[in-house]
Amino acid sequence: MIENLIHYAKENRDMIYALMRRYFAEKRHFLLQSDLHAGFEALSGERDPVLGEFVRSLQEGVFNSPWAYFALRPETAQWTYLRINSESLEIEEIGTSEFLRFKEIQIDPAIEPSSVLEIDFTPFGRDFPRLKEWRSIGQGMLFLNRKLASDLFSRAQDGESKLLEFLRLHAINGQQLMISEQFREVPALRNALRHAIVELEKLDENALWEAFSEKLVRLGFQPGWGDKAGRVTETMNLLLYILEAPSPENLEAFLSRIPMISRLLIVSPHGYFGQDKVLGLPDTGGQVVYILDQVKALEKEMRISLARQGVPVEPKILILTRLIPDAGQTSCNQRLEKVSGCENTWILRVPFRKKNGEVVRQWISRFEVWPYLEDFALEAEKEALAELGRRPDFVIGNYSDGNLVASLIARRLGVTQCNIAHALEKTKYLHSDLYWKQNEARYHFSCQYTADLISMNTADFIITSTYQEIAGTEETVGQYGSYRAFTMPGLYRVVNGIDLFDPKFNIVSPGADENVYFPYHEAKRRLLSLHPEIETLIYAKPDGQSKGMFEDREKPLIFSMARLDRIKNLTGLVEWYANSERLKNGANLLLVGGHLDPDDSSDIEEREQIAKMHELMAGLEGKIRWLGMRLPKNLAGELYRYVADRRGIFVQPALFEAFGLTIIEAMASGLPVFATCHGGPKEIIQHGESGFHIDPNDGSAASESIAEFIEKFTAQPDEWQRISKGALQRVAEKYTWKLYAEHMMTLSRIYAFWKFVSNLDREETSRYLDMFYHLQFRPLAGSMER
Ligand code: UDP
Ligand code: LCN
Repeated sequence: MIENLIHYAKENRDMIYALMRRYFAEKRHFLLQSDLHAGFEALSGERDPVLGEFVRSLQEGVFNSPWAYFALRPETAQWTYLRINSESLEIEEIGTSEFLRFKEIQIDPAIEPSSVLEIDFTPFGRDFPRLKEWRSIGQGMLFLNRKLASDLFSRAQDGESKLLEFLRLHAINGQQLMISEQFREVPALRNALRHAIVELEKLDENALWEAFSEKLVRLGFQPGWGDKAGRVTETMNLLLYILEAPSPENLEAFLSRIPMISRLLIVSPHGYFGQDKVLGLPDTGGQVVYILDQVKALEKEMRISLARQGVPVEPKILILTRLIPDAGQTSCNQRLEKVSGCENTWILRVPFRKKNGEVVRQWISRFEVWPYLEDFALEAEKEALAELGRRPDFVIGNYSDGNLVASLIARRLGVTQCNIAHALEKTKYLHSDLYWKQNEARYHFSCQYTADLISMNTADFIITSTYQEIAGTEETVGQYGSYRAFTMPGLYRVVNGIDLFDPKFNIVSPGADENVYFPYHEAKRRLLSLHPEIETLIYAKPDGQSKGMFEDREKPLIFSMARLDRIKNLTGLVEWYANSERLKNGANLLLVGGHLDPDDSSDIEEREQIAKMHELMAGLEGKIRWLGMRLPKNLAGELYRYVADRRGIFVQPALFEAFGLTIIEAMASGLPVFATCHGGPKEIIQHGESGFHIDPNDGSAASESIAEFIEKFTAQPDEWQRISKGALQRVAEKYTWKLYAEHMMTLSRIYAFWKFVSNLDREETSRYLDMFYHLQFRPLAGSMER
């Protein structure tokens, strides 16, 4: 593309000149994609396709006369950089580092670019297999499986003996599994397999392991092959096929039959992690819901597969979080809490400690947790080992803090690490890396982004909820994509922070608890006894937890529920509503989130949003109702359906939403949803089929499209039904916990095997990251208040 552009520029100097003039006329050092596109649109004259293609791929421009530097993304996850001299109109391709250096000196001309620390992971990935097609990003397991089956066994002996070693490694609670120590050579194993299969074929396929185990043990086999003769035969045949001619399908099927996972550690320190009265508290939202649903699905899946494998071991999951002595109405001051709906899953809470060892009593914002994490990890590791009775089989980190702790624990224990980001802050706040110094006192992004880089590079595999979370869309950069190249001027510059083509990335989307969020028309399952309470919440006279009263109860409801964070933009929705006569005439606005009294909140952003909400509501009497409270799960579930009964809609107006569980909850209830086009909802909803996208930066367009839909379905009720059905179908097909658990368990087995056979502990990367941790993270975290 750059050659085409250079050629074009020689023939069409005036167009390039005019475009540069337009950009420089903005008199800003930094222009965003939207500004760059608008500048082009404003040009008069004929628009050449070459120039059009160039402008379309522009992501960012940096200007300081006479130079204009550009970052281009011609295809998803493909980047190039160039600079144009606005006087000579010469165009030159440049490297990532040069582009970032130019950005830095616009922020601080005193920075000496060559003295800045540059982080680059490229050399570590050189010998590592990576995907080639951007469309395959996020399907790492498929790729690895194919790779393993072909490469590993192409040097047949090598692969076979690794597999033998791997099988010999399995033991649970001192009981050897799969094969005994006696097998040193693959031919001996093959031979024994053949003999065993002959014996097994003489039996009824439903004969239990105990009935024939003696014979198999004599041949050198141990439990783990299956609970019944039929299953044991299948598993043994699978292994014989693999030793004969391995295929990715056989390998996956065989690995999924090995009892590898019975102990899990899930780390999620920040916020209030509890089962009751916590949702909606600061820093406490979807991540908690996600984990509590995830453990139910995983425990069930583990139990089923251990039983099928014939291993009578009770699975155990620990959710490791922070103990908060001053926990208000929550249970976050309890050390150990059983998770309801599970048989052997527990929340283990460990406190944060001050430098002198004293326990920190109160909640701490997720932006302030960094100095506590190292000691937390050490103490938590000891407690978790004691509770689990041994090392976990793998560790799952959640969000930046949990992922960092997971990487510290996984490294020390030598176990597989999985990361789940939930929401990386970087794409939520514009230029938060570039202006990190200005944001430091409030947000400490320097610590957070350093922690993110460390944990995403130490993780064996990463789970994301959507594709765009990794690689973005045609127009937008993905959350992980934003860590590829960036700079925090004066701190360090990242030239290659994460490889999006790394097979460690896998998309595994969460679901919505089907017992709580189900279609409004499933009458038999409905909790109608909650309706009087719901009606009091929506229509009764305001009290200490509710504000505003509807004058016309017959209007459809526009419903929204979120934590009262700035990014969630509930106040933005109120502003749109206030400014739209069509919306005010057509519907009532019902909001759930935060508190009515700012003094009830210890979170700065929440307090600001509360104040703003009161101001905005002043002119909206009779049309808006705000519930400043946390609703129990079943009540929230029934509320979605109550709104659907009355042909309401759900609106999610966030400035950015990483995934958005409320969106799938509302859809699973059959509510038409209007959700932000920035982030996960863009992928969850198919616009016009299973809901609608709105742009939170264009409130009047958002209001118009919501109003249009309300007017349309008021006249033609089928339109509401059409979208409602589309939403239900979408969730049933793509967003369920059952699918999640199956996928997740397969992934953890494949990555554990991969880690073992390829000897790729990424030791070099680990060493580099250790240095990064000690030389960057620790001093940054150490300088924060503790
Ligand atoms: N939620 C709630 N009460 C509230 C706000 C949120 O029960 O006042 C629940 C909501 O039902 C959803 C979760 O908290 O399950 C929010 O998850 P989401 O992914 O939408 O956003 P997050 O808060 O994680 O950014
Ligand atoms: C955090 C968020 O901000 C949401 O977008 C996600 O849905 C939630 O975590 C669960 O992953």
